[in-house]
Amino acid sequence: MDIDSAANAIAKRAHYSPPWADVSLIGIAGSSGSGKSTLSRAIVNKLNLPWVVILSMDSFYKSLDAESSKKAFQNEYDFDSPEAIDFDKLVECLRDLKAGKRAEIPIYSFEKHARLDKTTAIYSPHVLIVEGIFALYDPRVLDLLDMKVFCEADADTCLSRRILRDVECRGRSVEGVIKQWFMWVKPNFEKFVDPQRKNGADIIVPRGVENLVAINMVVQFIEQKLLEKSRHHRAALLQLEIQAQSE
Ligand code: UZR
Ligand code: MG
Repeated sequence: MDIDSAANAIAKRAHYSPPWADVSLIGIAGSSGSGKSTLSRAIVNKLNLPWVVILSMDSFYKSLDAESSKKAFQNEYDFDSPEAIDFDKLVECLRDLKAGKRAEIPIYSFEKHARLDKTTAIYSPHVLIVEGIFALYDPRVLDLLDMKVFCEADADTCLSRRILRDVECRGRSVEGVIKQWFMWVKPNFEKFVDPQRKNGADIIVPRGVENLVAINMVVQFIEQKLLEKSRHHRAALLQLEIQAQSE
C-alpha cells in the first residue's frame, strides 16, 4: 500500500467509532436510603464484566463557602436540594466519557465540605452507573442516559437505613440524622426526588437489592446493549477489511 492509500485508509478509519467510545450510561435515582448504592453494586456483581464503573453523585457536591460550611457542620445546610449539586461538572464528565475521552472526577470531602485538589480519572468504561438522589434530574443528563432506574422504598425503611449508615459510617449522631431528615431530606424528597420518576424512568425498582427480578431485567438490558455494540463493532471492522482488500 502506498502512502496515499494508507492515509486514505486511516482517514476512513477515523470515522469509525470503537465500542469503548460508546459507553452505556445507566442512571439510578431514588430517596436517600432507598438502596441505590447497594442496587448498583448488585448489578455490577451480576454483570460480572470488566469496565463497569459506578459513579456516585456524592462526588459532585459543590464546595461550600465559609458561611455555608458552618451551617453544614450544624446540620443546617441543605444537601438534599438540586442546588447543592454541580450538574455542569457532572454533564462535562459524562460527555467526555461518551466521547471516549478520559474524565477527571472530583473528590468531595464531607469532612471539609469542599472538593479536594485531587481527582479520580475514569476512562473507557463499557458501562457506567450514575447513582444519586438526583440522577434523573438534569435534562442534559437524561439525554445521555441509556436506561433510567428509580429505586423505591418505604420512608420508614429509608430513614432507618440512613440512621444506621450515618451513625456507623459517617460519624453522625442519631439526633443529627433525624433532624436533617425532617428538615431537608423528607421535604426535598417530596419536592424534587420523587417527581423524577416522571422523567422517563424505564423501570421502578421496589425493595431494591432484594428484588432479583428487577436486577435481572437491568442486567439483561445492559447485556443486550453490549451485544448489539459488539455486533456493530464486528460488522464495522469487517467492512473496513473488505474495503482495504478492494483498494
Ligand atoms: P444517599 N451524604 C452525607 O451525609 N455524607 C456523604 O459522605 C455523602 C452523602 C448525604 C447527603 C444526602 N447529605 O442527604 C445523602 N448530607 O447523603 C445522599 N449531608 O446520599 O443517597 O447515599 O443517601
Ligand atoms: Mg448512597
